[in-house]
Amino acid sequence: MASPTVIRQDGLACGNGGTIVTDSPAHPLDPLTAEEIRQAAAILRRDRGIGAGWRFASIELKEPGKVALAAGEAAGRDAIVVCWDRADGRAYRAAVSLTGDAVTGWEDLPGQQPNMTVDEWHECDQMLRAHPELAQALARRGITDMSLVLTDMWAYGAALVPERYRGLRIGWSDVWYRDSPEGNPYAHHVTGLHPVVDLNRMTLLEVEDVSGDGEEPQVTGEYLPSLIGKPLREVAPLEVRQPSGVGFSLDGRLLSWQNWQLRLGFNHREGLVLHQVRFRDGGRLRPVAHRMSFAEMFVPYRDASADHYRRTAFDIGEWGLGFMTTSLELGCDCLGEISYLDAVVHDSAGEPRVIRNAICVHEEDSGVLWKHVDERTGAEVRRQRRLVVSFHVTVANYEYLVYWRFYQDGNIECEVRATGIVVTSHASGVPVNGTLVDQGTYAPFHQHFIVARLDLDVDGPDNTVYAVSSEAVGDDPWGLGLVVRETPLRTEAEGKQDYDWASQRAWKVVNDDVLNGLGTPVGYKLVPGGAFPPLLSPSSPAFQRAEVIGHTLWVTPYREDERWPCGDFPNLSDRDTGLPAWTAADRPIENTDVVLWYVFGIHHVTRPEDWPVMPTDAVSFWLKPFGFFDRNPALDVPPGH
Ligand SMILES: [Cu+2]
Repeated sequence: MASPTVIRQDGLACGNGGTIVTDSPAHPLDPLTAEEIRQAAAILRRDRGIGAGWRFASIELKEPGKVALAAGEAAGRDAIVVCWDRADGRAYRAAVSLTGDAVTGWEDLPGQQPNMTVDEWHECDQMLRAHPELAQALARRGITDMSLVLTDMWAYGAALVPERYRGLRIGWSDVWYRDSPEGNPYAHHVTGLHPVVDLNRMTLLEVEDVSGDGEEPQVTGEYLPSLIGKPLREVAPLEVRQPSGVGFSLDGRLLSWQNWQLRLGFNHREGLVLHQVRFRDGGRLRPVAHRMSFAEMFVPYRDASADHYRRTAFDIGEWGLGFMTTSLELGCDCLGEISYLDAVVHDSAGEPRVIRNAICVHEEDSGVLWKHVDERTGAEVRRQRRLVVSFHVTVANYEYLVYWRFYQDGNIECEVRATGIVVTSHASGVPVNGTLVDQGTYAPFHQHFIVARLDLDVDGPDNTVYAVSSEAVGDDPWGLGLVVRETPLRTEAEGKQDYDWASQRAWKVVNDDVLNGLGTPVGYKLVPGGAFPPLLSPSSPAFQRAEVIGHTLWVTPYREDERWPCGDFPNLSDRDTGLPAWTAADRPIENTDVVLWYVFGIHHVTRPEDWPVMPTDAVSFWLKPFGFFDRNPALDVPPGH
C-alpha cells in the first residue's frame, strides 16, 4: 500500500493493441504533455531558484473552470506545481503560466507535507538496505543476503509520530525478504522490525526492533508458475475478435461510442479522469457528468499491534493513482480489440515519465440487454455491449483495477477490483485482528474506502439530489402498498447520507427545470454498492484524518478548489481538512451545481484464499438514468447476427 516496486509483466500479449500518443494538447482539458511538464519545472527553476535540494511533488494541468469551458474561451495553458525545499522542509504551491512563461502564483504551505514521491520510496529502500544497523538486525535473524531484502516505506498520521520527530518528513518501513531472487517479495515479513526514516535528509532515525521468538514460520508464498511446483490446469483458448473493427472512435482524447461521448483526462493523483460525459439522444448531446474520478482512497488496517498500528494508507493523497499507474502493454489486461492511451507523470526532479498504454479502451459483450418470448412472434433478444475505460495501479503489494463501463441503455457502472498480495506478519497463536493464511502467518483485517468524486450535470449544471426511500404504508386492506418517498437534500448537512438497507435508499440527481416527455423532471440515480460503515470511533486518529468515511454520500456545491475530501495534503496529517471543513458552513445544495462524493470499497475480512496472491475482489456502484429518457433507450439496438 505504499509505493511501487519493479513491475513484472510476463503475461502473454493479448489482443491487437493500438496506442494513441498525444504529444501536443488539442483540447484545454488534455493533460500536460511531457514538454509542458519540463517547461513548468524549468520556469520555476529560473524564476524561483528551485535547485537540486528541492523536490517536485506534483505537476499537473490547471484545468479550465466550467464557465471558461462552456464559453469556449481560448484559455492559455497553466500548471499547478507543488514542490518543497528539502533543506528546511518548506512546501509551496505555484501557479505557472505555460503560455505566458511566468510564475503567476506562489503560495507558502506552512506545516504541510506534500505527497510522497516514487523517488523517495526507492532512495529510502536503497539507503536502508545499505545501512549497517539494519544489516545487523537482519543478521540476528539469520538473514544476510541483502539482495533478497525489500524495504517498503509507508507514510503515516501525525498523531502517531513521536514528539521528538514532529515536523519532520518522516516515514516508517516494513522489511521483507524473498526465498529466492524471483520469489514473492511480500512472502516473508520480518516481523517486529521497522526502520523509521527522515526522508528529507534520507537518514535512518531509528530501527524499532521488537524481536519475537526468533522462529521463522515455514511460509509457502510463491505464485509464479516456475515456483509453485505444480502443473497448471488445461484451459481451452477463448478469443475475442471484431473482424470489422471496433465500434468506438478516439479523436485525440475525445471518445465516442454509440450514443456516448466523453473526454479522457489523467493526472498524477486521480489517475484517469472522465470529463464531459454526454449521451446523444435524438439530435441532442445531453450532459450527464461534467467530471468523474476517484478523489481519495483510505485504507486503515484494523490491527493495533506493533507491526500494523501505523498502517493507514491514503493511496491517492499520499501516493497518487496516476504515479502508481502501470503499463498495460504486455499483459492480458484487456481482451479483444484495444486502444491504449499513454499517460505522462514526472519524477521528483521534474523530469517527465511516460507510462505507455496507461489507459485501455475496448468494447465487451455483456450478456443479454433485453428479451421477450412471445407465443406468436417468438423470441426477441438483444445482446448487450458495453464500452470499458480502465486503468490499473500497483501500490507496492496491492493492485487496484478501475473500470468505468458505459452501457447502451444509459447506465454507467464504476467497478474496482482489488488484487495483489495482502500484508502479512507472523502470528503467535490464533490471530485476533486477522486471518491465518499460512504457517504462523496472518493477514490483518483492513478496509479500502474509495471516494468517487462525481460532478454530475444532468441536462445542465443546476441539479438537486433527492434521497429516495421505499416505505411500506400498509394501510390498505391487504397491507401491500409501497410508496417511494423522494426527499430533496437542501443543505450540506442534509447531504450527509448513509446507506440504509431497510429503506433501500438510493439518491437521484434531478434537473427540476428539464422535463421528460412524461412531464417529470429528468434524473440519474446513484445506486449504491460496496458501501460499508467505518466501524471506527470518531475519536480515533485514523477517523479524524478521514472523516469522509463517516457517511456513504456527501453533497457539496461545486467549488473549483474543492477536490480532495481528506484535505490537499493527507501525508502526515492530523485531521481531515476537506469535506468536514467545507461542509461546516452548511451551504445550500438545492438546484445548484452539485458534486457528489460517494464512499464505497471493500471491507476486507481476509481469507486463506487471498494467499499468496489474491483473486480479484470486485465492488461497484451504478449511475442509472431515471426518467432521463421517456422509455427504454435501447429499443434501437439491432438483433445479433
Ligand atoms: Cu484488502
